[in-house]
Amino acid sequence: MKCTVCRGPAVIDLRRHNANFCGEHLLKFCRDQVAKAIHDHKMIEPGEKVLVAVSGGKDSLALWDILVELGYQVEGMTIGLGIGEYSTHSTAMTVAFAEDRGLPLHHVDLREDYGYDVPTAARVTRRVPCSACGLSKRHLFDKTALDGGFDVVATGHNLDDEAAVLLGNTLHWQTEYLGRQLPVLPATDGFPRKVKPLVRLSERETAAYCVIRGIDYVVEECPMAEGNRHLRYKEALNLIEAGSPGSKHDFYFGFLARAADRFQPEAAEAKGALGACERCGAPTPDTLCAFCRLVERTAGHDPVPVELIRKPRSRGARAGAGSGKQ
Ligand code: Q46
Ligand code: ZN
Ligand code: ZN
Repeated sequence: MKCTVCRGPAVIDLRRHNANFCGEHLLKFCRDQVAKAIHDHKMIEPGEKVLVAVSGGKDSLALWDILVELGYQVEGMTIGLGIGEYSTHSTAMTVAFAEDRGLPLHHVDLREDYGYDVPTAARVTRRVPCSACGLSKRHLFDKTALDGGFDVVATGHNLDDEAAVLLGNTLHWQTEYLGRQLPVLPATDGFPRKVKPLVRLSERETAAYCVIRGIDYVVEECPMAEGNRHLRYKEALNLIEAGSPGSKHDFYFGFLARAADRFQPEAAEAKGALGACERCGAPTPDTLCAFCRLVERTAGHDPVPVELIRKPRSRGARAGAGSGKQ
């Protein structure tokens, strides 16, 4: 197998692009795809400050690395979720990545800084762990971005994630979510802009990028993700992609080009009018925002071991959870 560009030995075949690449040209391919996504969707302007949400997995570390390589002004942020060894390992990987490269990293720990963790919140609220986890991540990334004067928050959602979430949202016709499933969410009402620069790359490509760049990442899935339907949608799409390369790309980018606009009114309507949380100032339709209510309810409870939290049932978790990022 030869590299399509230089005819040297290839390390990966990308059937949907009808191409094989050597290590060097795979790295170039990944950077070019990210640059194209940023350009096509007007994600980041030159000179803007970018906060990257980092989990310690392959996607967020590859994203951070690529944005630095492309010359953006980037800082990382990671959140200690308290999900047993998975969280310990994830944080250690992220800290090591930042220290090895001398990159700035913001680190918030739910237990140390707010008095709760994801398993405990799941037990106290009697909801699936991904619910409290996603809420915490969204709130804290937004807060850090706004407090730190960042223009944009970048997350590591890749093509597999977006296609799987789109499949879930379409199967169940969650039109409000369809209206928000965009690679760029503009800054509004006290929320920073959110962008997904990896939407043109598959998870196989980001994993290969990390291996070739020598980036150590957390390989294991979050133990709370087991059994959630997002993973099953990925498996179903992988079967389709194997028989028909390019299907995920066509599904997702076809949606963006031909259908996403149609769901904007429902997304806007669902958002409603927002005021400011009287405790933290975050935008909310209520007196207290959902994050402050979560902290009020869960802070100070003794930590609940991960093993005691039941796995999300198939209908329990919202599509989109369990992808390793929010
Ligand atoms: S980390 Fe958190 Fe994911 Fe684990 S608890 Fe669910 S949401 S699965 S992206
Ligand atoms: Zn090559
Ligand atoms: Zn609040």
